[in-house]
Amino acid sequence: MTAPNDLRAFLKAIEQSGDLVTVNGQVDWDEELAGLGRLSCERQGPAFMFNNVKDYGGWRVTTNPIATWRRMAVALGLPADTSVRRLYEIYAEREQKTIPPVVVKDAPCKEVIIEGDKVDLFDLPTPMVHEGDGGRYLGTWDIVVSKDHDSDWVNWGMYRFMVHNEKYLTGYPRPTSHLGKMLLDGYVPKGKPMPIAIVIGADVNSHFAAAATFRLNGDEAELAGGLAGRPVELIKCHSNDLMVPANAEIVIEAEVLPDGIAQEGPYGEYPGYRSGEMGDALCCRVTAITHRKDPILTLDTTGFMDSSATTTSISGAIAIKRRLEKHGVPVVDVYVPPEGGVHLAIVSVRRGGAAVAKQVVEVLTQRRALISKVIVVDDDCDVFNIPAVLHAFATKCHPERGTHIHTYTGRANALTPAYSQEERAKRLGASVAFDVTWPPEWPVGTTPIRATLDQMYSPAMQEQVLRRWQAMGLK
Ligand SMILES: Cc1cc2nc3c(=O)[nH]c(=O)nc-3n(C[C@H](O)[C@H](O)[C@H](O)COP(=O)(O)O)c2cc1C
Ligand SMILES: [Mn+2]
Repeated sequence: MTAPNDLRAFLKAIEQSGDLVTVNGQVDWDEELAGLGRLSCERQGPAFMFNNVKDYGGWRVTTNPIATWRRMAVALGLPADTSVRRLYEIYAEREQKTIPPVVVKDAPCKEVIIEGDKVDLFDLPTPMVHEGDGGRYLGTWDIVVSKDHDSDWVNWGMYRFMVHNEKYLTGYPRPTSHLGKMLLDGYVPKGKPMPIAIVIGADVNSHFAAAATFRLNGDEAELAGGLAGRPVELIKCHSNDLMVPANAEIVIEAEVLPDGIAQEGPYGEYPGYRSGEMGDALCCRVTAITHRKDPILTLDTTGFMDSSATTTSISGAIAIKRRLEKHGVPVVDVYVPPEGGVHLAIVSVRRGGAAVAKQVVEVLTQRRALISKVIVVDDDCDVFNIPAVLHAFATKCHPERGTHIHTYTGRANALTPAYSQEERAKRLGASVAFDVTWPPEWPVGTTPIRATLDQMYSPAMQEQVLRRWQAMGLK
């Protein structure tokens, strides 16, 4: 199997694996469509293809392309039932084998070109995602392309935008995001507008790369190529010099104003809550919209078990593992469970104890502190096996000696629901490591033995039990 080479090929592939439902009956862009996508995330249901969106004949909308492990497996060209552990391994391998993009001259994303006075964002079937959102959100599953002011570094990130009026969008790339950094360090001090391209409906691996936790100065187009196992084709924008995936359904070309601010939010966020208020955000003017005929708009119905639950789970966990290795932590596996809203990481280590747990939480909060809880387990606990992790946590973590809290100022995650509005404003926060390992200093022979077949019985008895088990036809 190979990775599908555009969104339409991917939709066919997930239809075949039973992970897409096509809806031909009319659906309202105002909450109803996203509500269905939301419920599907919560029930680990299918992606939807809405062929008939109220007020928007000729447009189609699809929700949460890779918000489940099954759909992520198909995106990577693997069988839908590939295990999460295997998906992690494959991501880690392919991330190391990046493939540079190629440039093409002609592409379907230019079939329709709208520019100047003709631009009207309300021509797009932008959904009202949640009740209580500040407006209609575009590009909740996008690729935002931008170029550094002073170097050749081109960044892809996934950042949401709210429709402000016919020609303006407001956006929320966090100040710590790469786009935020490019804007604040490069363009704002010089008073220059920053060109961007908001790409919608490209091949899923390109979106996966944009959403991925990836190194500063890294080229996500190369990462996307590595994930798909083939180069991404890029084409130049119509109204600026940025390069975008040629297979995109829709490209919104814009410039971020260096001195303009507009209101944005609130929005139902990835941790699974709406908890902020409308606030100042960057503002951009749309210079052109290009799209395919019969275009498909994609979106993430953000909240519990959304698309970040898979994309950030996998890329974030691999990034955490690499950082811990770099700092000499005897790490074996890292899992960021989708149910944890990217706030929880489970780390297994070859040798545990208080010093290791403390080091883990310090390393993970040095720069950006997205994770606020880390469970550190011994390596006989499978980090992907949540019942096993819960059992270990409940029994092995000393309520007092096993809790290592690390506080910081200026880099806390402003979207952590547990923080007060004041803590958010000051970026004041804390992370905790729960030490769920046996203290290495306990005398040999005093460490409790787990009462499971694999630990409390001799290898010979285990084998005998397993033989009898199989002979009874049990699985
Ligand atoms: C569906 C989805 C929506 C996202 N929306 C935003 C957003 O609005 N602002 C933001 O800063 N990060 C957002 N993220 C997270 C970033 O895409 C992620 O941190 C990515 O690594 C950013 O790229 P960067 O490291 O180049 O900044 C979103 C992620 C996903 C999966
Ligand atoms: Mn980046």
